[in-house]
Amino acid sequence: MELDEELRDCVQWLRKHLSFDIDGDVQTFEAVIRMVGGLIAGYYATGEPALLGAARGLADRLLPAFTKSPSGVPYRFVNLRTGTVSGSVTNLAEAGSNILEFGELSRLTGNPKYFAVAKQAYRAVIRQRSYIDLLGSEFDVERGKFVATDSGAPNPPDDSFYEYLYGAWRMFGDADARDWYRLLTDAILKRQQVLIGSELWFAQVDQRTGARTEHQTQSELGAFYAELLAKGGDRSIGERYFDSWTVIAEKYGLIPEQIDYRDHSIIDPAYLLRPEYANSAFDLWFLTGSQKYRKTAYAHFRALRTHCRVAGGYATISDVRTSPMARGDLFPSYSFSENFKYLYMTFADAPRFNGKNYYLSTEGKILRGLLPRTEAPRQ
Ligand code: DMJ
Repeated sequence: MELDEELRDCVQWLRKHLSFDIDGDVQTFEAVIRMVGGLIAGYYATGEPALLGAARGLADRLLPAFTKSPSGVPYRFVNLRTGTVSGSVTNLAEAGSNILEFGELSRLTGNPKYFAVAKQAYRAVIRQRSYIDLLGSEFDVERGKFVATDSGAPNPPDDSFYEYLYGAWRMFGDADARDWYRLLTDAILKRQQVLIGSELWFAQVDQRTGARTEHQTQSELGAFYAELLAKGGDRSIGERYFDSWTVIAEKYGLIPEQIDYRDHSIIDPAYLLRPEYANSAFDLWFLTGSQKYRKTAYAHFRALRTHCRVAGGYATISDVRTSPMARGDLFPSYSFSENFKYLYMTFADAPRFNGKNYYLSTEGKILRGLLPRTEAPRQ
C-alpha cells in the first residue's frame, strides 16, 4: 500500500520492544500462521534482519510442540519460556499448517530442521489415512491415531491442511507433498462432492466407509477451497464451488458462518468478517482474469460497507437474518490480514504486488510476490 514510513515505524518499535520470552501458553498453529508468518512477510517487505531473527527465535520456542511429540504431530499448545507442551488431541489444520512458514524459515536460515519437523507431521497424519484415502478430523498426537473419523473437508478443522500440502509443492517443489495432495484431493472429490442442481458442495463422510454422517453442513471457512481446487488443477470444480457460495452471498447479503447446504438453511447466523469468499475471488481473479471475480468481490465489499461499517472501523455481525443486521462487538485481526487485503489487491492494481507470481499463506501473509520499490513499474 506504499505505506513505507508507517512500516519503518513498526519495525523500529518491534526492534525495541518485541520479545517472546513469555511464561505463557500459545496455540502452536495460530502463533505460526499469524506471528512467524507475519515476521517472515515483514522480512520480505523490508529486508530487516531483526524480523527474520525474531521469526527464527519464535519458531525455536515453538519447536518443542513438534520435538516432544511421540508421533511428530505438534501438540496444540506450548509455553514460550519453558517449552512445556499440552493439548494432545489436535486437528488436521493445526497438524499440517506449519510447513509454509517453517519451510520458508529453513530456506532463509539454511537450517533444514524447521521444514523437517513440519513434513514429519504431515507424514504421520497421512500414514493413518483410511483404505479409501480419506483422513479423519481429530488426531491424538501421542498415540499417532485419528480419534474423530469424519472427513469434513473443506470445512474446519480440516481446511488448511490441504492448502499447505499444495503450498509445500508450489513453494518448495516437494514431490511428496504434490503426490499426497493429489491422492487426498482425488479421494475428497470422489467421495464427498455433491451436486444439487447447478450447485456443488462437499458432504461430510466417515473416513472409513465414505458413508454420509448425520450432519451435512458447510462452513463459510470452506469457501477458500474454490481457489485451492482451481490452483491445484481442478479449475472447473473450483469455479463451480465458488458459484455455489455466490448463491448464498446473494441470498443472505453476507455468508453466514454455517449452513445446511442441502436447503440453504442457516445453522449459525453470524458473519465474523471472515475472508474465505474474498480469498477465492482474489485468487480466481488473478488466475482466470475473468471480471466475474471482480464483480463478486465488489458485491462482497459493498455488503461489508452496508452491514459492518461502524464509526472507526468494522464490526462482526451476530445475525445476518435481522434487518438491519445485528452487530457483534469484535474486529478479528484476520480481517485486515486477509479480507481487506484480498479486496485491496483485487482492485488496486498495486505496483508492489506481482499478480503473476505470488504466494500467500493461509493468514494472507505475502510469502512471494512482493516487489521492492525500485522495481515497481511506473504508474
Ligand atoms: C484465518 O485465520 C485463516 O484463514 C485460517 O486458516 C482459518 N480461518 C481464519 C479466518 O477465518
